[in-house]
This record gives sequence, C-alpha cells and structure tokens, in this order.
Amino acid sequence: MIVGTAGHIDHGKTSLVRLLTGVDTDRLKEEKARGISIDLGFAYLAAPDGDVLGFVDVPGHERFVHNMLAGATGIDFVLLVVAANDGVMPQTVEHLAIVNLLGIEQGVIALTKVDLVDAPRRSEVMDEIARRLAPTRLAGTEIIPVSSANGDGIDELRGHLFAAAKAHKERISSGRFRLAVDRCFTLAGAGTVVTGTVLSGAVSVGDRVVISPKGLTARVRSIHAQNRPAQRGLAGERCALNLAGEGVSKEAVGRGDVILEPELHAPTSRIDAELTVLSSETKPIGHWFPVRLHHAASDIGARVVVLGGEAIPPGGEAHIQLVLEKPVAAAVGDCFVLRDTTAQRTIGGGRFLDLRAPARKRRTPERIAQLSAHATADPERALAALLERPPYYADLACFARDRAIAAADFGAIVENLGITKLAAGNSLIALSTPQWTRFKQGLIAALEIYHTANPDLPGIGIERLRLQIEPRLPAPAFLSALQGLAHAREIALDGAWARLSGHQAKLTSADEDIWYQVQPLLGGIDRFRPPRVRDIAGILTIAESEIRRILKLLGRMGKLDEVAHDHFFLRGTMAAIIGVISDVAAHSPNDQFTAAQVRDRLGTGRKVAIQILEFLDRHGVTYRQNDLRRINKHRLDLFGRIPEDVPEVPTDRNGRESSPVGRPDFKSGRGREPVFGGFDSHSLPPDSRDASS
Ligand SMILES: Nc1nc2c(ncn2[C@@H]2O[C@H](COP(=O)(O)OP(=O)(O)OP(=O)(O)O)[C@@H](O)[C@H]2O)c(=O)[nH]1
Ligand SMILES: [Mg+2]
Repeated sequence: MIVGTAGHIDHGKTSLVRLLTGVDTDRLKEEKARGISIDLGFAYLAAPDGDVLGFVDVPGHERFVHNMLAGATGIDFVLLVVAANDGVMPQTVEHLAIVNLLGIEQGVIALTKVDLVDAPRRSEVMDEIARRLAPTRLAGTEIIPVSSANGDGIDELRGHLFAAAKAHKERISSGRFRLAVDRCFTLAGAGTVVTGTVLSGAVSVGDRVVISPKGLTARVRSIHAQNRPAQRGLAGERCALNLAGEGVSKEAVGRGDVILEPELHAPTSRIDAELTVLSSETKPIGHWFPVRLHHAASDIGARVVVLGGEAIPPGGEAHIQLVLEKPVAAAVGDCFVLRDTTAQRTIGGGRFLDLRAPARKRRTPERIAQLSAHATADPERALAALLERPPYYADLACFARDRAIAAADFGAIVENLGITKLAAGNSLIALSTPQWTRFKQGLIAALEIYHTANPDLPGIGIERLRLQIEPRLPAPAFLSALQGLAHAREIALDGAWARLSGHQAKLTSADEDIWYQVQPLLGGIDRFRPPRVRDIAGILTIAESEIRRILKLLGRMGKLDEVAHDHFFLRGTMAAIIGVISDVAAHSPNDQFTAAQVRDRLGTGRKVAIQILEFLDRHGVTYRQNDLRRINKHRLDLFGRIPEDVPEVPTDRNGRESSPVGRPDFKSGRGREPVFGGFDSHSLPPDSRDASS
C-alpha cells in the first residue's frame, strides 16, 4: 500500500513520516534551510506481517501544490495532517479537494500538535474536520490525535496504518504495465534509474518498455519494488527501474513521463473527459478556458472546450474536451486535476473518457451518446454500449490499448460479447451481432435494388455501395466485410464492383443489336489485330462513345478484354493468343522469347504485339526480364481454355505490319500512339481470378 501525506504547510507531515519510518524525507539543502518541504519525499515502513508500506511525503506550501499533485497520483491511502493549533487552513482544504478529485477513498486524519492545545480546542478542530470531510469520499474517516513532540498517538496511528494495509485490496495487476515517473537520476555503476508508482500491470527484469510520450525504448535491467530488490514490480508498488537504452539518460527522462508496455505508447493531445468544478470557484468555466492539466506526475497547459451548454458553473459537472499544448501518455479512466494558469488555485478535476476525441462534431447528440458509453468503467459493458450506438462499430485494438487491458482479458471480453471482427489495415473493427446482421441485410437489399434498376450493369461500385449501407463502415473495414461475404459466396466481387453472386449483366436489346454487328469485326481472320473503337464506329457509322460504352460493358461481363485504350479483343482470342505464346515459348531456348517472335507468329505488327504482352504482364500471364519474357504456367487459363489447335499465322518475313486481304483499312487506328492507363484492369470476371485476390 502507498500512503500519501496531505495538509497545510508546517502542520507536521514530514515530522510524522519521520516518526513512523525513521526517514527524514526533507533531503534538499533548501528544505533544511527553510524548514519546509519543497519536493516529494519517499520512505518505507515494514509491517509485522512482512508487507511494506510506501510513504510519499508532499509539501504543504501553496507554491508547491504541483509537486503535491505529482505525488498524490497513484496513492492508495491518504494521511491527511491537520495541526490542532491552526485547525483547517487553505491547503488543508485544497489538498482534501485534490485527493477527492483523484478518487482516493481510503485514509486517516492525523490531528497533530495536540500537545499545544487544550481539550476543548482539540474537539472544536475535530468537529471542523468532520464537517469538511462530510461532502467528500473520505466522509466519516477516523481522526487520530497525535503529537510528534511527545509521541502521543503515534503507536495508535501506526497500528491503524498496518490494519489498513492488511485490509487494502491489492490493485488489479492484470492490466498492462504503466508507471508514472516522479524522479530520474544516474546511479554510479548502474546508469539511469527512474522511480515512480506502478499505475497498472506488472513489469519484470528484462522487459522492453517505452518512455512515453517521448517514445524512447529501453530494457529493464533491474527492479527495486517497495525499496527491495525484486524480479517484478506490481501495480500499487513504488518501483525504481534501472533502464538501459539509446538516449535513455537523466536529461531525457523525468517527472511526468510514463513508462509503458510498448503497445500502449500512443500519446494524445485531445481528450474528452468528465469534469467536476469545485464550488470554491467564483466564476463559471467557459469555452476555451486556459488551465494547467495535472495528470499522473505530468503538468501541461491545456484549454477547456465545454461540450454541453455554454459554461460550467461552480460546483457543476459536465463533459469537456481538453486540448493540450503537447501530448501526454494517458489511459481511459485516469483521474486528472485542473488548476489555474498562474498555479494559484485548484479549479476542479475528473476522469478521462476518450483519448481519441474528435476535433469536429464533438458536441453532436451522437458524440455525447458515445461519451456516455465511454464513461462506463467496466470495459465489457462500455464496449457493448459503444457498439449499440452510432456509428455502431469500434476499433478493438484502440479500445484495448487506451484502457490498458491485457490481451487475455480482452479476448474474454470479445468472446463474451460475440462480436464480428473486420480487419482494416492495422486496426480491427468490431460490430455487434445485431448490427452485423443489419449490415448484411442492408447490403443484400441494396444489391437487389441495384440489379433490378440496372440489369445491364455487372454490379455497383464498391465506394458507392459503402455510402448506402448502415452501419456505414470505414472503407478498409467495408472492403474486408465484402471480401468475407464473397468468400462465403453470399455476394461476388468483380474488381471495383460488387454484385449478388447470382447476378449476370444482360445487354439491352438496342445494345445487343449493336454488339451483333460489332462481334464479327472483332473475330474472324483478323482477330489478333481487331479494329479499334474509332475504326468500328467508322465502319458501322455509330458514335464512338456509344461503341466504347458497349465494349466496356462487355469487358466487365468478361466477353472482351481491353488490351490497350479502345482496343478490345474477344476473350476467346486472348485464350488463343496465350496458346500461341506458350507454343512460341516451348520452341525457344530456356522457354524465353522476344516480342518480335510473338509479333511474327501473331502477325500483328510490333506495336500491337507489345501492347498484348504488356497486358499479359499486368495479369501475370507473362514475366518480362529486359527484352525476354517467360510464360507463367499457372496462369495459362486465366482467359479461358486454350484452343487445342494452336493457330499458325502467316508471317511477314520482314516483320512489317502486313495488311492481309479482306482486312478493312483502319488508317485512323494505325500509327496512333497507344494510350496506357485507360484500360480496365478489372475486366476479368471473378471466377477467373485468384480466389485470394
Ligand atoms: N509541538 C509540536 N510541534 C510539531 C509537531 N509536529 C511537527 N511539529 C513542528 O512543526 C514544524 C513543521 O513540521 P513539519 O513536519 O516540517 O511540517 P510539514 O507539514 O512537513 O511542513 P511542509 O512540508 O513544509 O508543508 C517543525 O518545527 C516541527 O518540529 C507536533 O506534533 N507538536
Ligand atoms: Mg514537510
């Protein structure tokens, strides 16, 4: 158990710790000279049962409240000190408020300097203290009169602390490791040592850790836990870690840093939180109010965005967004305290709800509903609540990381909730079962509607489909969902198009009439050098754009392949071409062949031969290495079965583009530079592609 002192200056905190532990925590020269505490002091007390109590002694001076805050982080138990002669003073009140905002529920009150007062004064101060405690988490806490001058009450206080330590529930160490650094120094022979309170999880010698938010990585060389050498440090212990790593020095690491498991390192500078404003404030907290944010042992400038209403009155509670001057290493559920920018008073405090707060649309009813889900402390209930409100999905990796939940515990949570998971880049998007069902039903319905309205189209564009379906998933997750459904054959994916697996595009009768005229032009004797769109348009006196549209449509239906811009080949021709090329390869040394060999066998002319080969390269049917190519035996049937009789094409011995008899003169097509990038790389029907692609 870690005990933290609290209380007004000179009320006897350090004297009490010295009497209890034998350690004078006022180490600094200036502290000795001025007779006051300035920085944090640390001491340990062994309990009779072998347990060790850690003490964090804090300064009471109003100028050092920021140090008090750094020390109060992570304490389990507060030892609030009030001098009987002075009674309740300003920092008694402020420290009590801070301890209350930090959520500390266990403690004892030491009424010190009772040797200086009479009995009526003693009971007067005890009444006053009880009144101050009443509205806090420490209401009804025991008050023990003591004197550090004559030792009165010290044994009773010590006994009370031992009993409290025994009753103190171990902090759950199942979470992931986080330690709030309060000191960093160099130890001769050891190197860099950091000390602090383990906020959650455990650390072992040899572990790799990250110093956040800086992002330095280090290895834990050795550990002292509660002042004793140890192999492990656990949540609720004060630990000293000897760290080794590049750039890990006394200068680079300091108070406010957090040592983490590497996966937890994700600094943030925009946090949504719940805030309670102290009733001692005189004015409401308005929009963009500047504050000092105290979190763990860090202290950072920030602005307050009020998320509901205009301003938060003294004593009020509200959701806020904290916009930080620089990033912090935090976790959901962490407590924080806000002070004014001149560091003169404590304004309020609360708990972090969401570390990935949006900069825009942060006040919408949907966002507020999400925040109330984030506010649920139990992670399983919080996740379940998040998945049942817009946008109806959550990033699992981010959720587990921001709450520092260990992998095994999170696995159990996910299993209990029966979640559907979608891989999306580095993240894992989760949907509840009802929402996944809603998504699937919406998707099938949208495809049915689309196919009915557009029987001639092979499918709907994936992005357009995504925007129609609720819950609207992020693009990578949506694609992952479609791939899963395609794998289960509930739908089919055709490049950038999605369709129901039973859907086949049909041409309208007008388009079919045109196709009836075009088809013979693409087939027959000149099928290896078919006319281009412009040529076909000229021959049939039909608008070029119309021919292009219909041929693209047929391309998506898997009947044509657009080898180069506006140059369509029948699917069967492509199969025959591959047959020719594999025959060429089979008769070449090392199965390697040149574009010239292909040109000669196909009789296409050089340009078209190269376009065909580049098209096949893109589809992985051929590989190119400098001027030679090989054929990929696994992809030979990508364009359908190769005809048995490999066609022999008469070769122009000079390799010139010959114009055989009967071939229309496509002057306009000839000599035109091929335009790359215009063809449809998704022209293959899905069943001819790799199942995995
Ligand atoms: N008579 C009497 N004097 C005490 C008692 N406790 C502390 N003192 C004296 O009060 C003075 C302040 O005591 P500290 O223990 O330094 O007080 P503190 O609360 O640690 O002060 P800061 O850390 O500066 O806030 C010292 O001179 C102590 O000797 C007590 O029980 N009786
Ligand atoms: Mg002191």
